[in-house]
Amino acid sequence: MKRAPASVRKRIGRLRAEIEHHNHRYHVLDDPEIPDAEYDRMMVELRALESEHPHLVTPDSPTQRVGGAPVSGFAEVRHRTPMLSLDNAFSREEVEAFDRRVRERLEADRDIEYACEPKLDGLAVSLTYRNGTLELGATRGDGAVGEDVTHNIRTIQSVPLRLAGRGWPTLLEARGEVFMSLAGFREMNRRAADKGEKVFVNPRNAAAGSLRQLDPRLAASRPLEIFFYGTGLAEGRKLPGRHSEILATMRDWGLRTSPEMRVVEGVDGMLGYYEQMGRRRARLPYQIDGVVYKVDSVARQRELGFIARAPRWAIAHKFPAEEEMTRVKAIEWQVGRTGALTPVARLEPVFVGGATVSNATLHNFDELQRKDVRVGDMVILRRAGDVIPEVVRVILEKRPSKTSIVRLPAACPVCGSSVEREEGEAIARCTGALVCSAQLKESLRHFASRRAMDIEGLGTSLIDQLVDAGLVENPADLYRLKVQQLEELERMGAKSAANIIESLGRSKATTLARFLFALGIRDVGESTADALARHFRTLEALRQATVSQIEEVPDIGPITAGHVHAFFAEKRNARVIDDLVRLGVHWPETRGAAARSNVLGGKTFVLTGALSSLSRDQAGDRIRELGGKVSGSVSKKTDYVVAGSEPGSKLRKATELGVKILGEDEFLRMLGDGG
Ligand code: D41
Repeated sequence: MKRAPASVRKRIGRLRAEIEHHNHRYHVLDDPEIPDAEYDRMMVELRALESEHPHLVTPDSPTQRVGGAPVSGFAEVRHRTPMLSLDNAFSREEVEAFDRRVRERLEADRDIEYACEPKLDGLAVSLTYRNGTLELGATRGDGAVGEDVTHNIRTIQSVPLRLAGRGWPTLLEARGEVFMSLAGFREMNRRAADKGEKVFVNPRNAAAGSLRQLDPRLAASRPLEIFFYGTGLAEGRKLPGRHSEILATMRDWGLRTSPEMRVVEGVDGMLGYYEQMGRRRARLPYQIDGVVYKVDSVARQRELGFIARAPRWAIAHKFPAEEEMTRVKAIEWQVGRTGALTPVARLEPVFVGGATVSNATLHNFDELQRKDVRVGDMVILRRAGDVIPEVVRVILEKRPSKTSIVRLPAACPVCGSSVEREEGEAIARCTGALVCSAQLKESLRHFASRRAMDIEGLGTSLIDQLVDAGLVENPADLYRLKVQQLEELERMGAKSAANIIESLGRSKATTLARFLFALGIRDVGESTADALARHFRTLEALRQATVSQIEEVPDIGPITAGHVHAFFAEKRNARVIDDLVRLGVHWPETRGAAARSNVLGGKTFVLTGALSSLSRDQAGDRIRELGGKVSGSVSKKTDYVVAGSEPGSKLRKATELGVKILGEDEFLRMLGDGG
């Protein structure tokens, strides 16, 4: 046996102390300090060191204990059959290795059937039903002994106090995961914050904290839910021979199981399920941190058995962590299209949510102050789905002795104009609207963007070059560019230059609504631009309108009306608009009768899935042309949901709310496009 050098002993000691500290924060205080991924890495390192130096393993090492340490206040209960733990896989290779081991042990020559379900990020529990009546609810604890939380379990609406149907075992341990929906979590934290009480850092800790709340009346006010994922002891009745069938049977007894469960074949099936759930993840109403695969045949599960405390027939395939920690190297100010100053944290690059991230927004100065983020701080960074990465909070425990506080600059970091912050506004702005190149670049990016003038190929770096070279000072200048000028720019071939000129030419044919949106008038988004176009019909009519006439447009308030009026009153804006029109930007005159353009009279549409005859953008344009509105989410105010092929969760929501659903043909008929 190798004798461990002192440095190894020291490292092991340090890791154990750190891990114990975090165990306490997590399991006892329900208030973790660091992201799970960081904790996992420490455990992996400790396990590796201990397996290299087995003589250093001690019974009190955190590796020798599974699950949470029972906390005082609750009675201990021994599970009738132990609650196993789940092995983790973090890559497709590990899933392939899992499947290989399963097939080798079973000497299977065909693909294995696996039941797949999302891995809920909650708290595992075991509920004992005797003769169909709930007798005991216990946390998993260390798998052998948990805590008696029956009083709190009984307050969960989706837990039946009596089993439904018939044929249930006389004694049943039903295993499941207690969790809190994201909506429930936000609502609970909002109320807690209003009352100045402690807020939880994530839904999982909120669920754990609620379940281990000593006062069941308090637990009852927390929105907990449950999905059952299997059984422990089942006496007096033979359960079906497949995991998927056991779940179906449990459902018949009134025990809620995941509606996302699917049975698949082999590795390809499992990986396909993983991909699909990965895409759906952001749209689920609760947090999941991976998927679980289980050999579906119970006979085969028995044959496979388990090692240590984990079954050989199941594995959790984890998603990349959405939260990681990293250090703030600098905080810089970005100047937006309207001059708004946004603090951006420059970070030590970190892999999070499936991508390497080195910048994160801090939204505005108020937010920066509220979170008290300083240069040098360790922070928790979150990147969920396609949402832009954000700094969640500072890890105060890791704040170095020297940090620097960032103040709101008095002058714009780009153009040096003064920075102003209106009374009661969170946003500070650079006042150099026309001299600030940052504002100009952002305005041009907006002008060229897909939903505005849709100038293909005119991206960020080209805009930077055009502005820095002094070739473009306003949007109209874009249409004055010559192929030769573009060719002289860096990384620009003759072919690309010609393409850009061509797409500039193509973009000149637009709609009045898109044109108004492209101008970047403050507070004028797509739907306001649309309302303005519909109301005034011609650019001239809008330009001559008074503030009170603009206020007559549906959904436009006095502030926006003021912004719109001021925009057109400004001489320099007027000149650019005249130039744009002179250079050939045009749109169809609003079609004939008013009745025609208002057939959808104010009705709200939500689009989901793909339509075969037009793109979503086109469908949206048509709806707005005909006087309808388009919204991104389904609510009671939605009039129609248009469902194409492979519709998403919006369709389910529509059914729930009883919103009228239109197929593609019906929708086209409504637009008067035949069908
Ligand atoms: O959704 C879950 N968190 C989940 C957890 C699940 N869907 N299935 C699970 N299956 C098991 C086995 C295979 C051991 C019966 C689990 C867990 N275990 C589990 N949860 C916490 C520790 C183990």
